Amino acid sequence: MKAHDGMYIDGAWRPAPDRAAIEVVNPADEQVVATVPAGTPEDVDAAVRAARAAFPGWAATPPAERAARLAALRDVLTARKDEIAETVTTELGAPGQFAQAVHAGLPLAVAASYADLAATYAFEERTGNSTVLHEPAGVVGAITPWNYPLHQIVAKAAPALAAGCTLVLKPAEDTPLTAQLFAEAVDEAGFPAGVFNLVTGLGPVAGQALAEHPGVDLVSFTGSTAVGRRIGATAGAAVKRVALELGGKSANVILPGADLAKAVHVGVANVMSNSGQTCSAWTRMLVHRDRYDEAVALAAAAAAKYADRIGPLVSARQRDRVRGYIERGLAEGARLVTGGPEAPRERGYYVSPTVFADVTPGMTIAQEEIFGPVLSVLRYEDEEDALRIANGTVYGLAGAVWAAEEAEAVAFARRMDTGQVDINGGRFNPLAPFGGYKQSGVGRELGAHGLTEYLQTKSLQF
Ligand code: TXE
Repeated sequence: MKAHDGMYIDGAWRPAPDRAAIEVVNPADEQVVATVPAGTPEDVDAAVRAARAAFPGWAATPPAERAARLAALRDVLTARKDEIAETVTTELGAPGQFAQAVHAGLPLAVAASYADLAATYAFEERTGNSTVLHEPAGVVGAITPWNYPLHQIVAKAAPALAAGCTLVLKPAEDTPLTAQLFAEAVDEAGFPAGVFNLVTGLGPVAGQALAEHPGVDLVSFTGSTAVGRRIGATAGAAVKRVALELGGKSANVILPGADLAKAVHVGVANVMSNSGQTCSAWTRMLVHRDRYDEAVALAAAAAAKYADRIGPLVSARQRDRVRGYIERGLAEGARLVTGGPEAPRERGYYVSPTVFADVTPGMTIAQEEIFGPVLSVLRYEDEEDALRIANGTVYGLAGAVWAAEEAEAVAFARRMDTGQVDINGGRFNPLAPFGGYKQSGVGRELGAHGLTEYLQTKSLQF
């Protein structure tokens, strides 16, 4: 697959011939498909300087013009939709249809929403005898993961650009080709040089250099809680703004009167989607004891249907990590009802769709983020017990509640310590804020809330 042997800095691809190579592997067949350069702290510095130099001009660009550029970006991404899907399939292993609908489709919706918001957002407002100005936060350092390669980039870059910020992106080392494609799209859309810059590289080298760079005003990170904690500490020490979107262990709460078959079916689909590599996945299914056995049987049957169509995990490392969790579940006494740790295919980083029953809230598989196609089904006694279990992890990113009456589900959702809850199924809304309670993170992405992350507030008194 075609890859740039350089960094996109100050509006041009700068060759980086002497850098170490990062191999991009197709996780479906374990073949190396391309290499990209591993950026150095010097590359990061050059990119941050470009972003700093471009900041005053972009910040002063009228919102309508910023909106026009974002609309152009949306159009370029739309025109290149098939290529985006193919690239994500190659470096993440996502099956074709899912790559088209979600990996390529979702970022288009998000880019479109920020083209609209840039044009309509009230960057100035009056309160009493004051005018309040919502100004861009400055130069953004964006560090993104591999699980939704383009969505994670667009969810940071689009609001940052709409706000008038300039940015440097350090994408995940597993999926740099999608990031290069995005940089090409930004270039084609006609953004001024230096407004968006890309440095590919390793997390502890390029990522860390970006997070620590004094020329960066705001760090926006999505990834593991361990790295997020570190980035938060670095930003705190520098009194620098930070947005963290971290892990999850979301609960799918099926209240007694709910449509059980539907709730289980949708719940299993949610966990298996993207091979379980979704931070908001509903990885804990909570079922009342009277309907528990029925739910487990339904979940096992539903999960087994994914065996032939599920994609691989992104890397051998992630596959081994997920298998380790499955083995841990067995060792701690959970009952395996489908799937397991054995490799389902000879090649590729595949893990079988796996369902555990008799999972108790304290087990490792009920507490830690697995990031693979593994569902734990837990039993509850009554609603209070369900709430205790649902809220009983360090995370609080997403969740679901199913009930006979919508009002009953909403009442339960209000008591959940989590940032987003789907009521009786729900539907994705690109304008709804997304982000975590507790250790799932700091800040919100998407919609107007996502835009405000990249703004700072000034008041003028008259
Ligand atoms: O994440 P990392 P990994 C969770 C999920 C997964 C686990 C490990 O549970 O199994 O994390 O995944 C960059 N300074 N999530 O190892 O390392 C790195 O290069 C600065 C949840 O892939 O956190 C990449 O660009 N940056 C999640 C990004 O951080 C550093 C999505 C994420 O990688 C760095 C992905 C450092 N010291 C994983 N070290 C979600 N919330 O959606 C690494 N990076």
